[in-house]
Amino acid sequence: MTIVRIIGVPMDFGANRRGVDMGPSAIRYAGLSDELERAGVEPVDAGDLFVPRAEERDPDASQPDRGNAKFLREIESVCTRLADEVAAALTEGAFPLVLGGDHSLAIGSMNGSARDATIGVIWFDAHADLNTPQTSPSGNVHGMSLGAVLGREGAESMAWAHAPTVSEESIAYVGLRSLDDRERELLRDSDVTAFTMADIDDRGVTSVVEEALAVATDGTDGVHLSLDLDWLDPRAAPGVGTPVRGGVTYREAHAALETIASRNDREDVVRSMDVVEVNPILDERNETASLAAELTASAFGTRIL
Ligand code: B3U
Ligand code: MN
Ligand code: MN
Repeated sequence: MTIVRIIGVPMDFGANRRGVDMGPSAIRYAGLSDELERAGVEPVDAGDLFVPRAEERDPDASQPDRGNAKFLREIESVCTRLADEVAAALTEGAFPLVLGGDHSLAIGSMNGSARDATIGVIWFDAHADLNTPQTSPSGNVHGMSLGAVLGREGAESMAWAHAPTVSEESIAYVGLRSLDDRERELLRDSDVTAFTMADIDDRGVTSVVEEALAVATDGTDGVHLSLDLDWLDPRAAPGVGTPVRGGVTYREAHAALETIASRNDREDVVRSMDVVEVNPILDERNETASLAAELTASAFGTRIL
């Protein structure tokens, strides 16, 4: 049976709304382990990584020439430790499941997953997270995870984040609907595949996810899934820091992750996963955290019959 090692990362250095640091607790409290057991895998909770409190840190204390990026030193420390944890889980034959926390932690999980392998990435998100410290309008590193991992121009102050075995050709976005102007240019000039909400409207979510799987598995050793809860419509997932109208519905989200599970049943392709940006302070009765737990189980194969 697949052992799923749960790694909590109570970090919100990469976002400007406090609260996502409570995501790992909220997702566990919502019954993640039970959901995973029902999906036929064995959860083992490795606890939370140590993350210092943001109030005790200065967002601008990093290198002076870093560009617009807050809490860089703190994020580097957390992501470096997370990468080691994710790589260790894989070496020991477990599936690393990383609970956030803000999306900057994906720098750590992708680096860990890609340490001894060439990986593809499927990024379920309203946003592209392709900024760099040079292009970011906000300075929030959760909007730069992929820009930094790809080592794009402008991300020199984040050289530690570059994962050379993650290439643009093997990355697929699913559900994009909010890009900054400069980020749109970056995306157009890149080899990343982007399926927007309009593609989901036109072709249906299952066929879009099958195409995303084709992109992420072509020539790679496995796939990292990164699930930002703001991918969903705010009516289904109100407890996120940066809600954007027009996201996938509850049913589309489950269908998407079940499509991943059924491909994975036939051929083991998914090797690691993040579930990020749940903000319990903004949530309604923990429903976004519950949804995060359910969707994670769907990725492992929950079935009705
Ligand atoms: N693209 C914007 C907004 C944003 C990105 N990711 C989230 N928000 N969650 C930025 O700040 O980079
Ligand atoms: Mn994101
Ligand atoms: Mn997002």
